[in-house]
Amino acid sequence: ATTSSALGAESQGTIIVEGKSYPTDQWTNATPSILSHISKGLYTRENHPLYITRKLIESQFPGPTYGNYTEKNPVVTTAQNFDVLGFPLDHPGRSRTDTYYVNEKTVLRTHTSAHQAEYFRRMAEENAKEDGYTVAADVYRRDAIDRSHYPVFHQMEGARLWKRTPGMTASESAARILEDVKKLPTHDVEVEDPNPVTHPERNPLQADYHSQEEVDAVVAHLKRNLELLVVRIFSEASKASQDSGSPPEPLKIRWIEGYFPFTSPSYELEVFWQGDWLEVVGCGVIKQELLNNSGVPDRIGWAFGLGLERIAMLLFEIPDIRLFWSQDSRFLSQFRNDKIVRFQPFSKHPECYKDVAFWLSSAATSGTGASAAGGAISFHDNDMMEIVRECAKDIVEDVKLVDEFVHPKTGRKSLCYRINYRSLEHTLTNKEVNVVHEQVRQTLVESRPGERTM
Ligand code: FA5
Ligand code: MG
Repeated sequence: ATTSSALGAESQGTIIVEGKSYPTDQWTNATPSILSHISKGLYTRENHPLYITRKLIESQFPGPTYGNYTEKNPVVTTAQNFDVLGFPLDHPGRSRTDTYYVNEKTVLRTHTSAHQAEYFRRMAEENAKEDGYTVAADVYRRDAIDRSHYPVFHQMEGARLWKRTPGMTASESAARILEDVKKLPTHDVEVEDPNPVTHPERNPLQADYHSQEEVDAVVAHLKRNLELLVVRIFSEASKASQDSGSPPEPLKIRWIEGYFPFTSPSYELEVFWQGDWLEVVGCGVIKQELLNNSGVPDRIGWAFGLGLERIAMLLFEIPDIRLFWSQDSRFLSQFRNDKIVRFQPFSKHPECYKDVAFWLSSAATSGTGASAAGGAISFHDNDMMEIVRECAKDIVEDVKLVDEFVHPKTGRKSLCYRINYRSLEHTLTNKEVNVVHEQVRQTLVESRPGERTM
């Protein structure tokens, strides 16, 4: 039996999303509470911090060069989300432990890159005028529970292409891109590692299609744009913190090598924030096969993808990612589209820790070792997260594995998770927490952890 009755997503063998019905199968793992987030469209609500953040980023990528778009429906095919982008079949991102499947061939997009090929195809049309775009959308990932992770978050993707006309040499193409780099503003923020080494095993030069000179020009344009974006965001953020009386933190940024199946070379931009390096954007030179397969074989260009919540948390100093979903007017009334203001936290309600321990069936493996997509029997951390999400909704702040024990005789394994309950909006009563915690325990028992993939 593979129906997730405990998680309740697959009543009658169909799921309805945005008015469309999809047959379910043994891949289905999208839960009712996840599906309930679709169509909330936080990034389209004026005066919502995600909307303000989106508009600020869009203003860095203006027309007529860039078009600014949104994609409402998160249901995409596995081809769009993975295959077209060159994800290998054994890529962990494809696993049911990491991705919400509607059914075997259909997922809730895990990133805005699922739309890249369509946008490139649009740019190939005869009357297309734009050479680039941004697209904002909600994305879905099975993931840890803590103050910076939520299974629904928002991404913004951007891309810029240059046409190589017939007969144009690689150096002419590079020179023309460098012309565009020269037109960009400069900034005076120190970049700690402006040119990290990229490794040919992971990030080879696409030598069949690109010269080093051209790649250097595209990368220079990409990096400058993203540095300018972060500089802009931080100048807005430090204005807001000065207005609220606290001294601004000096901005420190650095580039590191990244890896994505659809770009080479690839990079990530990190910002030093509250004592640590925080990854804010992944990017790179678009793989030429992807452009060739999307109707634009005559172009070269870059793409990036960033997390809107991550940027908004920096911009407004929002301490918990759940707040973005809050309907509480004490939260919503603080934001206005015409000004970036520091978020004033309302009083924090007390937390309540509870542990839950359970045995896995003897065959099970657990922890970080993700099972093959749809395959081996296992219990994954994310299965636990999902159960807690379904039962506790937004009154859970974080969940951690605190103990693992293997019985010396039977070899059976037990796990102990600590659940930190806390509401952002009211003080939880003991009674309320006990009811939810009991529900978590019941659901765990019913799901027979480790006996089958959830
Ligand atoms: C991607 O999703 C790629 N599609 C990005 C990309 C686009 C690369 C185009 C190259 C070209 P990644 O999984 O690293 O990559 O996520 C991109 C950004 O989304 C991260 O830098 C981070 O800002 C944000 N992000 C990722 N996971 C989370 C999360 N669980 N919660 C909040 N933000 C997240
Ligand atoms: Mg990343």
